[in-house]
Amino acid sequence: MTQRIVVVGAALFDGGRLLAARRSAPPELAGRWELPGGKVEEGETPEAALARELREELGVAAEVVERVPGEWPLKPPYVLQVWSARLRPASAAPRPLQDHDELRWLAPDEIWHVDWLDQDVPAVRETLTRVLGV
Ligand code: 9L3
Ligand code: MG
Repeated sequence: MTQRIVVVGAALFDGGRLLAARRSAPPELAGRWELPGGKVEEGETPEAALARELREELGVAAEVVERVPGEWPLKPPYVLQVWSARLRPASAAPRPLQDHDELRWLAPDEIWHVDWLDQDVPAVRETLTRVLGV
């Protein structure tokens, strides 16, 4: 199988802090932290998929800002791409509605205090370099 399926992840920033979400499912990923998001559906742009996933998973209205360059391998055939995003002014605060059991807004010096999924670590590192310049 050579098909490649893009999973979009959000680097959602608010006041200089990055949102991390702790997965509650599936069992092999539960307890680990990720950039929230999910699979791009057929006929959907990655940006639209990201806004949809953030609405479904966190109940927020988010504005997708820009792609963080790079692509990180997940379990085949999935690959992770990341976009920075921010809450729209009228958005509700994020809450874990699906697939997560805890959320944390991390200041730059707290980013590595959570146990990120292995595959998200390089994506988070690149996000910090690109978005926060650290
Ligand atoms: N995944 C890894 N890191 C992420 C995201 C959003 C997803 N930041 C992995 C976990 C699943 C697959 O991609 O194996 C599909 O994600 P989801 O649709 O279960 O969120
Ligand atoms: Mg998801």
